[in-house]
Amino acid sequence: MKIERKEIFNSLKESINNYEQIILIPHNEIDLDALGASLGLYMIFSKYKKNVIINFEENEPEFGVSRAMQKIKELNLNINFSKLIDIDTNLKTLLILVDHHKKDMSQNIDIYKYFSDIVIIDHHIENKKVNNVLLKYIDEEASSASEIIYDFIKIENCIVPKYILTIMLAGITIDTNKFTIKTSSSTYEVAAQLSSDGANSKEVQYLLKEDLLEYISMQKLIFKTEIYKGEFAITVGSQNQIYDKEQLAKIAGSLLQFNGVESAFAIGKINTNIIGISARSMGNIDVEYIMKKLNGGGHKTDAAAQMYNTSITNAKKELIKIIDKYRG
Ligand SMILES: [Mn+2]
Repeated sequence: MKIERKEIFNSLKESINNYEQIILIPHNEIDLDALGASLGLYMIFSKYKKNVIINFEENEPEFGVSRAMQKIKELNLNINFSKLIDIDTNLKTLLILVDHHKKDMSQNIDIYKYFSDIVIIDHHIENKKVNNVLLKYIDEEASSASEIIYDFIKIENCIVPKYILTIMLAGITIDTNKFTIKTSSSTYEVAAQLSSDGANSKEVQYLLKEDLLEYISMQKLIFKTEIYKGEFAITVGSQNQIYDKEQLAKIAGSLLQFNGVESAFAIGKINTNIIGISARSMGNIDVEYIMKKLNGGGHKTDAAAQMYNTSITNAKKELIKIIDKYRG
């Protein structure tokens, strides 16, 4: 475990003293990592005689989250999931952003009209520095928010229901693309401990089941991939299909598994007039540099860009121009 985590957790515990209510906020389009990490924190704080809430606004979350929510109900785990309209805004409240650090990615951005004391716990790359928060812990090396929160659970010696441990293990599995990316020795350690504490790997497999049609549409893009200059995998979506950014990211990520591929780019419409490009790299090619040339950004191994009012074919041409310059 990282030493800093103990200090962070202690200051977090100190800061909750001043509040009557703690609201855990997963990011919008909630996934199993945001859910698992929020639930882990919920279990920790529920001992402290505070009003603890997970802000949850979504009516149709993705399959794994829906299944997890259903099971939580069946198991009577008594978790307070609430929409903002049902939250008491007169209590002295601390907001904890989980698995994200930008307010506009929260479940309900109106929550910031009522409360202003904020803590952030995240593992995503911080592009724009977030200031004016009580406490911020962004560990960009951590595989997932669940990996961080599991350490907090251990420090606190908190007993967590097995099903919640299962959701946390599913969160780690998803964020690491099944332990292929962002996986460090501590990721494996946490996964091993979660499983010896009772996380159920069969249930993880259920939570991770994919939608067949979505899988087919992703495979279509993988099928169309071209390898440019021997190491740049590029794939282009169809003109009349809209993809989610997450889908493009997933496709780019999975292209890295193939021989010779050092970087991968998935291009597709994410809106009627916006083209998204998601870029991933093994580390030898700086995709942040390449995406920046298209007014995007990110990280050396993980970046993206958006292009407005252009065609997919043009977007690809632009990308190739930049790759040609990059390779010289
Ligand atoms: Mn995450």
